[in-house]
Amino acid sequence: MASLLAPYTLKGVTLRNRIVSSPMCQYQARNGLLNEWHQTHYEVLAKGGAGLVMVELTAVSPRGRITLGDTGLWCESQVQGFAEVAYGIKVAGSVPGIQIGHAGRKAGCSAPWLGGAPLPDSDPNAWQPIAPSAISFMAGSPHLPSAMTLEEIERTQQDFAHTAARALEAGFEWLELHFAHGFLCQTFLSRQANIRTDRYGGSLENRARFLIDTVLAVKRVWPEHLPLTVRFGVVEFGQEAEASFSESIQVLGWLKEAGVDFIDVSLVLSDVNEPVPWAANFMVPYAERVRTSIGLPVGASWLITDALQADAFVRAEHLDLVFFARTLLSNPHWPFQAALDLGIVDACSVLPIPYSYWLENWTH
Ligand code: 8CM
Repeated sequence: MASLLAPYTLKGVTLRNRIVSSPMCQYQARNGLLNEWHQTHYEVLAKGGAGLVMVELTAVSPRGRITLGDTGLWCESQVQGFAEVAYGIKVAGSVPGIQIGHAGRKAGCSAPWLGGAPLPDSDPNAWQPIAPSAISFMAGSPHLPSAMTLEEIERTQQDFAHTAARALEAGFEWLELHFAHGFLCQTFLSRQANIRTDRYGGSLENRARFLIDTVLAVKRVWPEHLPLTVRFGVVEFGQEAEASFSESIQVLGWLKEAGVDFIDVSLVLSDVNEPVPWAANFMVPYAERVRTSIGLPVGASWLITDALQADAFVRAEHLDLVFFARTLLSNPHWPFQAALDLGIVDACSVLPIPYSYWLENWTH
């Protein structure tokens, strides 16, 4: 029977449990390159017992970075650092995953702890973001992205494919494309952010084309035996929440046909003023509806912090995997705590042997 601490297999990959360390930007890279910070950060999460450790949103091109500190895999010289991190995750017993994406009109900002605002034009490091249309993510902002040409659209899809190929070369076994949170792919779907009049704008089919073409381009390089997944913003809260969810279901059906294996169900966040009803576990009912309507396995995150509830969501088949971010940041060994909370007899076995051996007598 499925449970939070039971193994999970998707295609050729088996996770030791259903706890996922969600992709969390560290903003500590330089020129996209990983360093000691990332190496220890991801190893600690893997040693803590998570089944899948996702490396943070990694840019497919320099202009696709949220900040100058984003990780990137847009050239061969960046592969080695990722290979070391992927290996460190794997030897600790987790499956190494990676989220790749392009920040679109949300690119070129300072780190959140420095305000998160667009870098001023006077900053020598500032760059102009690209987006489906020249519309800012903050109404009235002078920080406008340039509208992508058809050539830029095609090149960006290729950037996704090349980055996926490098992620594979680095040893990652689970790939997530970022189709949420108001970043480039999500804005193509948005009627407000995308006012194009060519084949990438207008009807839902046209607005979804960029996402589908991107999946097809990635599929040409990502092997069939490894999961190809998306983080998808399924609902835009506000007056049109249900309408946005219905559109998402249609697009997710097309993405399934294009070859997506799993959906990490998340938020739209195209507009900074979206009235998100933050509450414990609030995305789970949406994830369950996606699972039932689309017939693909799903995961969700956002304010899921309680082991018993997370376990109940898996047992009820509302979620296949549970993504944790701040819960694992505050305690990377939380999977062990979850096993204790769930009354699992050999709770220590969640951890690698050099830890579990010494902790063995903890529970009795
Ligand atoms: C970073 C900043 C903002 C976001 C993000 C990330 C990283 C991963 C993700 O979403 O899924 O919305």
